[in-house]
Amino acid sequence: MPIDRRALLAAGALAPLAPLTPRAGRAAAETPQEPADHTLRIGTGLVELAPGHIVSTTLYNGQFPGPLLRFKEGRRTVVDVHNDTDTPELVHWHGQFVGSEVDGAAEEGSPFIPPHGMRRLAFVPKPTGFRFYHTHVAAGADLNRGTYTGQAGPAYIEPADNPGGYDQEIFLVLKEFAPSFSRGGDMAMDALPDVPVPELQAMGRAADAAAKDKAKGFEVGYDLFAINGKMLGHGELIRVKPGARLLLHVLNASATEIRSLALPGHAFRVVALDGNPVPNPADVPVLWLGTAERVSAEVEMNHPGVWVLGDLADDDRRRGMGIVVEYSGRKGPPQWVKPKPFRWDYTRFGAVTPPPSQPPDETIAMTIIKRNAALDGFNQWTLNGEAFTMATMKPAFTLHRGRRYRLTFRNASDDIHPLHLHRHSFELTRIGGKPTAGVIKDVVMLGGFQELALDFVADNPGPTLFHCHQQLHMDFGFMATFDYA
Ligand SMILES: [Cu+2]
Repeated sequence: MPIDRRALLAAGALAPLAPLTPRAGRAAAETPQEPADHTLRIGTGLVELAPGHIVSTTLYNGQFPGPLLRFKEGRRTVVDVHNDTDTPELVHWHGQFVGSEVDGAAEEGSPFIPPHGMRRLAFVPKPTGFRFYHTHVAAGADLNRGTYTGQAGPAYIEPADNPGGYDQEIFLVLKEFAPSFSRGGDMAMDALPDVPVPELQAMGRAADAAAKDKAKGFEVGYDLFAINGKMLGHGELIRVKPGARLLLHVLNASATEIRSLALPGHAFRVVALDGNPVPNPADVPVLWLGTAERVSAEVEMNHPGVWVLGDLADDDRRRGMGIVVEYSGRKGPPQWVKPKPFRWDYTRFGAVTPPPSQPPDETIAMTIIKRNAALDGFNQWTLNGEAFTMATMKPAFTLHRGRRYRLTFRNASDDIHPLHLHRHSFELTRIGGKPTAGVIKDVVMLGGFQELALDFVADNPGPTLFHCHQQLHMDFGFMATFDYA
């Protein structure tokens, strides 16, 4: 059944929609009596980050993070989403291979959940692993919209067979609160290997020189920081026994920021990125996560004490970005030890000897340029010279089902961009000048003045959105659509 974007929008958001997945029961989805497997209510509520630090924001089910949704691989699920706010909303099933009509992106034709209305979603969760869900509305200059709110929650798709070689499985959602605009940002420039391409630096300088407004555009900063909605020292402790094996599922639910985590005296064995097992699980002292990235890491608890599992940025950690880890029998104030600088290199987790890269059927190149403060004081972002708008729905690219595509990116800006492709996963093939293979993701950080290549197979027909996951970047031009021929 072909789905037409305009027809979908015209049909109204209240109509229950069956997924396109052929094996899913369409009739069942249209039976209102069928109980939902999960219910999400979008509404304004309070989050007590710490005594004296209570914020009002939009939440799922009145809590932050939203409830952990556990799905079963291959088993169709029904989710009722109620919108108790005065504005249209969208729930995006980040990292899942769902149909465009339930994916939760207006640019793909997903209907909005109307104010004070509801929408029933039905889909077959896949692929297995750590996913998440979040709002996908544009925020623009409104810091009470989009991912600046508390609309984010973890999702886990259980494999049919889960060996579970760990003692405790812990989900950690990193998130800032109380956003405000400022001139100039404080992006973590030490997150990625520093291998700028001189030609891209020259392009960046030329773009700066051509800008009418010589000032840089607005950036967003935050007053309060939290893990699982609690500032450091105010949430539940992670209580462990010596010798225990923890499996941490870490989600960076920030609207705009790159986050880091370290646990003094312990190593993280990274086993999965964005929920997908990596070919080469490797030990690292620090985790770095771009906006919307996930890391699953095992930690062997072999260094008894009371520790801060926290962000490397001192200001952010002091204002809440951390959680206390306490060994049994140990007491006292939690200790923090600043780790040595450590840069995040995705190729570390790739196949040790990358196989010769399978040539793609087609390559699509994108060059990213920033126009300083070009849109009412906000930076405008262009892909191949074009900034995306809903009016033009461009840049747009056409995919042919079954073909393997390579996207090559050239970043002529100093910002790091967490690039995100909807409804498909991709394989990193080249990053920071290094070839790699086997790392499967749905978000990847592209370094300032750097290049990156990723491959994906066009195997999920329907309008598909690509964008930078930094909310300011996506709202001000950094988006493109792919559609199937
Ligand atoms: Cu970006």
